[in-house]
Amino acid sequence: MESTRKKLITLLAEQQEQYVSGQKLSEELNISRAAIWKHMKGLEKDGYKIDAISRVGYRIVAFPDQMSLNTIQWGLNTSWLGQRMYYEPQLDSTQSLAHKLALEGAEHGTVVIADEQLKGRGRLHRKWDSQKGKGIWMSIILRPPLEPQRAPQLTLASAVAIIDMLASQVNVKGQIKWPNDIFIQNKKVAGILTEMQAEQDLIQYVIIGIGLNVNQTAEEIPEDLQEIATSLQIETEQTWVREGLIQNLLKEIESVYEEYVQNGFGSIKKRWELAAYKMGDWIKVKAMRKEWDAKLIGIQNDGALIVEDTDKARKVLYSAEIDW
Ligand code: BT5
Repeated sequence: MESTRKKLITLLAEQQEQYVSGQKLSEELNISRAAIWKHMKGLEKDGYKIDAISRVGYRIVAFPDQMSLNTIQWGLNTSWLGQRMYYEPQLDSTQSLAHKLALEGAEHGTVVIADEQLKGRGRLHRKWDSQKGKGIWMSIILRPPLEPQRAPQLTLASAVAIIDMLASQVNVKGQIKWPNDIFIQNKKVAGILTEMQAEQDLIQYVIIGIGLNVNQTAEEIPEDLQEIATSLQIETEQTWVREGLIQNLLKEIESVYEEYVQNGFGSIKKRWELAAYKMGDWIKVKAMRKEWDAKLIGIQNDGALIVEDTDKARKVLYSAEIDW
């Protein structure tokens, strides 16, 4: 159930340049003007800066620059994902804390979130820029009853959940660039890092790390990433309340995970292909010790990429460098 407070923040966040009248808020939220005033005081206490002009209305001038466990979990309507949650203003990497917790026995669905990461990481020890207060830096501990070779499917399923959240909450069309990037208009807005600990034929735990750029302005994107990275703020010209996005994202991930465990990868595969970046387009593949042109056809059930070469011969790629 969406809380009144969350709806109030959304209404104000949608129109940051304009004042929203107390009358309008009271009608939309179905509560009294006095109750609205009380909510405003509550928001100010939590770090929101509200500009109020009598007979004109209210406007959010600034959002709290730090989240809290309370504000993230308040309004979270998942059944298990994120019900156990760790929030830290600053961490080296949410992945590292998640690994430590998982090794200590943290339960399936435990979530770790940081407001800032000092050593945020991508694949192959690449860096992930994780500025304070600007994005969603989150790791999810899962204990799926699966064989280790199925772990890449969890990356693909998480990508589908991010796409659905972006469509329903932010009204933007994201695309999935295989295997783990989320793009908006040819720029990367999010990345997924899946790490796993396995014992013989069974996954012991998987950690899905998600980095999503939310409130960076174009100038705040580091210079070396300017050409390749974007944020929701840049794409929509609007500031977003990260808590609301996290709550919805966790709900989407929970639902896609349950569908995956119950019905297998089939239905998710279609959703993935519908959102795939450059589907049906020609790309340059660097694999099998040479570089060749290939057309993107889809993904296999195991998460591998299917392409077609210029002779229409199909090839399956598990890892390849691709010139998109
Ligand atoms: C990824 O790696 O895209 C996975 C990123 C996962 C980050 C999350 S945040 C929470 C959790 N804790 C962590 O420490 N990590 C996870 P990869 O495909 O290797 O992409 C890395 C590349 O993306 C870099 O080499 C840069 O080119 C680019 N990059 C770095 N920071 C970026 C950002 N904030 N936005 C867009 N691109 C970025």
